[in-house]
Amino acid sequence: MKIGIVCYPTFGGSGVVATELGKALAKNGHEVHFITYTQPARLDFFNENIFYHEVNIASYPLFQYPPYESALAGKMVDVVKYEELDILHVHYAIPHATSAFLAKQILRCQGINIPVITTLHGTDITIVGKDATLSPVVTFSINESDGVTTVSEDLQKETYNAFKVRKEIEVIPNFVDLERFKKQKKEHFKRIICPNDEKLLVHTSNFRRVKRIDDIIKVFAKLKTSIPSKLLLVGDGPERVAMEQLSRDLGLGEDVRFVGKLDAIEEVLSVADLFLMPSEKESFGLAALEAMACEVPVISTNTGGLPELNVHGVTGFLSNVGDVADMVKNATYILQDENLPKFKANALAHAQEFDISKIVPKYEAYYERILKEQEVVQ
Ligand code: GMT
Repeated sequence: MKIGIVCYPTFGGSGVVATELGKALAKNGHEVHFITYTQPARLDFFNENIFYHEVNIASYPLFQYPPYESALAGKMVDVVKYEELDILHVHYAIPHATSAFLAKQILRCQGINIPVITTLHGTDITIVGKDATLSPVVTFSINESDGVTTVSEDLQKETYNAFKVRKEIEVIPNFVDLERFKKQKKEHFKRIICPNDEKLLVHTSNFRRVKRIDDIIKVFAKLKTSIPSKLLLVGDGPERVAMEQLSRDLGLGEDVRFVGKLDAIEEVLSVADLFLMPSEKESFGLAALEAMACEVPVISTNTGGLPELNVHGVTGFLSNVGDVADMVKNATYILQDENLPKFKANALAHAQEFDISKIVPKYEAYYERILKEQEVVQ
């Protein structure tokens, strides 16, 4: 198949899923064309089946806002037509599914039918989509897609509840490459971060408010009074400065490290004892899955799709959003030497359910199904 992939090419989960999916599809022999405004992170190598098309927008003084949606639609038309794509897979309703609709209509006028699949990742539905101005656009773009997938059952339910969606939505969860995300021998890292054999707690994210990093710092401040431990916060984003201040205010000093963005996150996860994800909303929780693949149990909230990933009392524990005391209690339990090995083994065993080799064929089968349905319609 010749597949076009459109995504936010950043470090965010949706971009990671889209890029890793494209790489896996290329490995399976498909020709994959990425259409984005900048080279996606994790796509910095040559592969004979992978092509990258950059969306450029000329900046005219007349425009207060550059017309990205139109430029993207134009690029989609060009790539679909000249690369003879079979299918377009867009990640995020806004603006990608909207631009795909426009591209599809333009191509239809030229006698070309391009099936469009939209994958909803969460923020596009749970936050952005509920904006009164954007909501009709999201609903329309979903309904006009030929196929729609969500990354969890919870997001599927939420999409049905929040929008007048006539489409049947397929659930295809996030996945992890277990060959990359596995526990590696990095004990020298551990000795640097935890010189006195402390327990290591880790969180990775884009430091948005929805991640509730203040809860992580509060959990850690309490936990460290009974369990010698260190906290490593990986990533960057709008909340970082405030969180650095909070950790100074709580007198946590050297016990908390903000390391910024890190590509080789699996190296840090290899020496972690516990992963924290106290999010307000989380449609799936890819970062937690990557931790579990490296044998790290998870303390998370019970919101969104997290209960589909983190099994309460097995791979970690779930708490209500903001229930710091419960998270401290659960973290203390997991970190006991007699409990930790079992939780680590369970985390890995459950992560194996989401191995890339199991999930990518679901996308391939879904593409085939949508293409067949289109043949019937034609
Ligand atoms: O979590 C983020 O802030 C990034 C966000 C995104 O839009 O890229 O991630 C979303 O998509 C990921 C991949 O499907 C999911 O694993 C994340 O749970 C989801 N984030 C939220 O729902 C907050």
